[in-house]
Amino acid sequence: MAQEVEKKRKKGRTPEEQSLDPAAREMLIRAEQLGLTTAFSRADAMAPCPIGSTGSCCHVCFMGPCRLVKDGQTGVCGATIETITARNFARAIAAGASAHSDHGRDLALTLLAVAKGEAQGYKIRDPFKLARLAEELGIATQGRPVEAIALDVGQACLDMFGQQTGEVRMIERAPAKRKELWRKYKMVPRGIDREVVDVLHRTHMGDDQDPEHILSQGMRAALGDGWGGSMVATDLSDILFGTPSPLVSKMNLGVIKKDEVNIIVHGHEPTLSEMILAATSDPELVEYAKQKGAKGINLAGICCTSNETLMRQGVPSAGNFLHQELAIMTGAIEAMVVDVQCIMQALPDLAQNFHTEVITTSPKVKITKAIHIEFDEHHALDIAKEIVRRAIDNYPNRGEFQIPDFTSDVVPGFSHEYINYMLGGSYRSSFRPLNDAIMSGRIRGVVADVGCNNPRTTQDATHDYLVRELLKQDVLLVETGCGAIASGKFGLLLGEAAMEWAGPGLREVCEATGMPPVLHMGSCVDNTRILTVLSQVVAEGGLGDDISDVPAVGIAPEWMSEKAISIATYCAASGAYVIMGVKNPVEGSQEVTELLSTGWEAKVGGKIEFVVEPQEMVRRALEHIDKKRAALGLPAYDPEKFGRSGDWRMQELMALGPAERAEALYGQPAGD
Ligand code: XCC
Ligand code: SF4
Repeated sequence: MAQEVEKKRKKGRTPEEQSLDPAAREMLIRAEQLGLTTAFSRADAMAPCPIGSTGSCCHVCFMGPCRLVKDGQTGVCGATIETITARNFARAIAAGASAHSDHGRDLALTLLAVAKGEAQGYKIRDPFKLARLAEELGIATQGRPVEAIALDVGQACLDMFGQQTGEVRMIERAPAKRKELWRKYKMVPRGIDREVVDVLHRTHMGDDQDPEHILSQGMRAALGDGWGGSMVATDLSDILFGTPSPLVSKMNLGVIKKDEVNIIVHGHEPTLSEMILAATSDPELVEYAKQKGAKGINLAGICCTSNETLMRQGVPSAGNFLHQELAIMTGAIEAMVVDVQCIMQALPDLAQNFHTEVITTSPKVKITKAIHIEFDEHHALDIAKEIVRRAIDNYPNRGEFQIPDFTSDVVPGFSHEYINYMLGGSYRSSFRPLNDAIMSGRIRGVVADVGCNNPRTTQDATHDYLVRELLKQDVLLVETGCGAIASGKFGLLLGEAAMEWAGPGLREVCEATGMPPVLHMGSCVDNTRILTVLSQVVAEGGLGDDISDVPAVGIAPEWMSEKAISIATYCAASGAYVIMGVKNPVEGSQEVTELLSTGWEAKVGGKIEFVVEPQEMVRRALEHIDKKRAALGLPAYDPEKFGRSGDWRMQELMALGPAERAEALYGQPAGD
């Protein structure tokens, strides 16, 4: 057996090279033993297309596709490598922005249905946030019933998508200087959908053929995502399902239970998964599960659906992007329920080897061989119950299974509202303490470690390396998406991580506030929370008057999706320095590579650079942070200066169990 496995592996990587995560490694060995493929092995078996991966293949018309491989070569129409790489990049932005924004649109439609009393099982969980958003949107709140406000807010949000002229309202959250810059360059999104259509139009054969001009519209479409579609998604999710605050939960494949009906929710939207969660605690269904021989019903998540349910309800996470196949590989999943985005087509075929049912639910997503039970928010609870019942019925069909015994405790739930409250206290919610800590040098700067897993790299390895190295340098980490799950799996989303990894200054701040040094801020649409924090930090004063002044960096070290390109672009267009790992998708053109970095930096103060080596990512991030500190006239970072105060509070907290510690820190019991 071992020999056979060795032979099959031949050119492939070992499980240790494929993933840093011991749970993943165990499942990768099982995959080999069962003779099943995964994204890891398929990536090993298929090299990326050398032309497409550098952005040098144009297939926007059928005189081509044209593959530009030699210097000075053009397409049949005469398109240059600069135009082709820029067009490909802009189209990726458009697709990514569409995915995020459409998610926001669906939440606006759900809010409208809730306001009209037509959405079974839903209610408005955060009326305060609804009122704040209403005021921002110029909607009257005084003396009006919540439903009436929700109706107007839902409609105003929906209107931002179809708006044709003017400005998308939410850009008002950005610092004044930033808005002026966007206006100067005609980069303010006129409407969320309009800017996406504009990108698709101008990158059609025979339109915009100036790379700088194409990419400028790319930024505009991406801003419509970051300060539009995604921001709507975050705000409305909080209004409908609750604004997150810290809670205790668990991560990794070990959250799958051997003697319960296991249901995994995977994808991105909280709308159905929240109802499935409700259905799993339905006494009738729990009783039904017991009749079928199970001890109960266990819900866990994968990818950003997981982040949504984890942040708000503490539903444990079975893992990030590359765990979707590995979860099925355990043989212990009765149903994997998927909604939209990041769902591998390999799932239904893989599931045929076990008893697992893969259930698609979105009207937009069907997968051949998967079961389709279409979701409709008007009958959400009934549909959720039907799905849970199906999973229970499937429990007796479970065969041999193997669940890796790995979990780690996590404390997620850091919405921008909570961070504000945590730092300033209930009487004086404020970012002042954070600004002060950065200004004094206790915190050297902030890095957002975000984005996907990619089987072209070792799963989680770069996320993990960056986080540990940056913590040592007194850098505060904020995280979303699959990056946050990577940190969670390795115990970094805990106060303990400050003791073990944080530099002396950052550790002092964590001790004083009780916060972990790595803050899980949510799903990928919740990167907008980071934009909001940055804007509020600027408004607080002392760290410049624009986002581009703040000593902060965004890194997506293991990215793979078009959404990641849209996020990187709106962050850069908002003034941030963004580093992307894995591969430069515009490598075919040196000019376009420079346009995205030095070109954009000169124009909007933010830039995207593609860096593959983790050490180099850390070096550049720190260099940027120190450069921004110097520009603000702040003292140079000095690791010797802080951390001489006693660690008694931390030691006291460490002596408690995770649940008691959460209660002591956040004033709420675990899992509440
Ligand atoms: Fe998808 Fe959001 Fe990437 Fe993870 S991080 S692989 S996009 S789930 Ni957004
Ligand atoms: Fe080729 Fe030009 Fe058509 Fe692109 S647009 S496929 S470069 S002919």
